[in-house]
Order: sequence, then structure tokens, then C-alpha cells
Amino acid sequence: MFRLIILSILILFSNNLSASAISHAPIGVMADHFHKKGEWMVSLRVTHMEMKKNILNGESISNDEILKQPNPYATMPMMMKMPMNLSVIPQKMTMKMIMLGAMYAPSDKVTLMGMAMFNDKEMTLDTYQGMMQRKYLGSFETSSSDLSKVSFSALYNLHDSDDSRWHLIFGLEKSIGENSKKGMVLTPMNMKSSITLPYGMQSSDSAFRLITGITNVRNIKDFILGNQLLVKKVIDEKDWNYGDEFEYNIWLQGAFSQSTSYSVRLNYKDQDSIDGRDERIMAPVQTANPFNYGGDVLSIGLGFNTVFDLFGGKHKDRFSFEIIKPIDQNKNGLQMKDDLTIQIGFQKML
Ligand SMILES: [Cu+2]
Repeated sequence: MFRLIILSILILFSNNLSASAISHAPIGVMADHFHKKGEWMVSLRVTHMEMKKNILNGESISNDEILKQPNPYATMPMMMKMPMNLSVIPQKMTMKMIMLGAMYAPSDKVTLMGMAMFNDKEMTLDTYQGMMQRKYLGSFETSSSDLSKVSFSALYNLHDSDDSRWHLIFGLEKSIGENSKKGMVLTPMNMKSSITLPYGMQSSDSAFRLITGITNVRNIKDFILGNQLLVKKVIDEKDWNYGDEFEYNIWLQGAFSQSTSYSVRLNYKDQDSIDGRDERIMAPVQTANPFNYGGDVLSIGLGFNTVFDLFGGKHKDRFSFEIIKPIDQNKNGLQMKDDLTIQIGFQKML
């Protein structure tokens, strides 16, 4: 009888451990864990990101200064009406993303992961006269929303012990949304006109990417230290595509209790500028120049994970929240500045 009690306490305890809040990374980290044979998990992530103001090679720049920047398309033949200088200035951009994911482990060594991402973008811009006094003409908005990309990955469990686990990530990502969407803009001639929206406002770049990565999660006393390296490389180039991406995450987690944990994360992302170009994208605005994309950004995230019973079932429901603030932005050329990102997630093992 005594043995039975000990055994059931042990089983209860080990169940609780795998269901603890701290057993998953902050929600902004993808592919942070793998599963045991036969396990299924579904997840939903909602992200809200804002960009405000502009930076030139990482330094703040005013609207007046931007109006003095050359318009690279001004000297193109056939572009008689193009102003010599930039005349349309992005003021604010909001991106909302919804990510649906599923994980399944056919064995203890391999976990398969599929994801689909939907995004919605909105940008507010100010238009100034193309020449003379460069008077402010007005403000307008452009937007786009579409299913943006799908990915399929395999996580390979290299090592799994009580105090450390390692896994490799191999995946393919296909960008599938629209990439030649048009929008109404206010031109520096003070006319409304429909143009192909600049790269950053398109839902997709149609590229195909290879994802490779490695994750380590270890216990250090009562804390968890996670490290992840991710590389996304374009393997099927189109007319244009966003550059290759390198991302590094390091996070430290502590537990308030079995069911709630907190985290601090540093995220470093370095992306190349856009390769190629779309001949139709030509406007006196920074976002029409493929060079004004990419660069490196270092951010800090504060997160919170909790597990509890909401929908019932064999496993608990997991809710997570993370707020991310950039601390150093060295973006290429002239770009909008990243502001806060908020991410909320729900995960459930079936
Ligand atoms: Cu999972």
C-alpha cells in the first residue's frame, strides 16, 4: 500500500512537471520544444506590432530631413513627373499577425510542426509637394491583408536529459500571399492615384525558404536558460524577395509557481536587404527602394506563461503573453522605427 502511494505521488508529480508553465519558452520563440511519441499540440498566436517615426542608418531623422533625401527613381526615363526628392513619408505602421500551428511527434526523436500565418498591415503616410515650398498636402492610409505564409518543419531530438535538452530544426517555408497589391495614394501632385504598393505593404514575397536551427534548453538551479539559433535562407528567388535572415534568442525563465512563470528574453535579428525588384514599384517614398529593408535589431522581451484548466481534457490549457521592445536598431538605409510588439498565445496538447 505504501509503495502504491509513493508511486502515485511520483506519477502525479511527473505529470505536473510536464504541464508546468516553465516547460515552454516565451511565446515569441518558435520551435522551442519537442514532444513525446504520439503527442499532438495545437497553438494560436496573435501578434500586434507597431512602427513609428523614421531612422536613417539607425539614427533618428525628421520629416524635413527626409524631404531632402534623393528619390532614386527621379532620373529614370519616362518618369517626367517624379520629384527629385522623397515626398511621401511613412508615419505609422501596424501589423497584426495570426499564426496557427500544430505539432505531432511520430516518435520520441522527431516532432513535426506545421504553421500558417495570416497578416494584416496598415500604414499611414504624409504627402508633401514634390517641389517649390514642399507644402504638406495631406495624409492617407494603405492596407493589405492575406494568408501570408505556411511552413512545415521537423524537430530532431539530439539529447534529452533531466537538466538539458538539444534539438535541431529543419523546415521549409513558402510565402503565398498576394505580392502585387495596388492601393490608392495621394501623390506629390496632389492627386489620388492607384499604384502597386511598396514591398513592405505586400502580404508576401512569394519566396521559398529553408529554415535551419538549433535549440538548447537547460536547468540552472530553479531557472531555465534557453538558447536558439535560426537561419532562414531563400532557396527559390523570385523577381524580388526579402533577404536571408539570422536570428538568435536567449531567454531566462523563473517560476512564481508550478502554474505560472515569467521570462526575460533577448532577441537579435539580422536580415539582408531585398534582393531584386519589381519594376512596377516606383514612388517617391523610402519603402519603394529595395535597399531600405533589413538590417539588425536587438530587442528585449518580458513574458508570462500560465497553465490552467479551461476547456478540460487530459492536458491543461496554456496561455502566454510577451511584450517586446527594441533596444538597438541598425536598419539599412531609411526605414520606419520598430516600436512595441505584443504577442498572446494559446497552446493545448490533445
Ligand atoms: Cu508543442
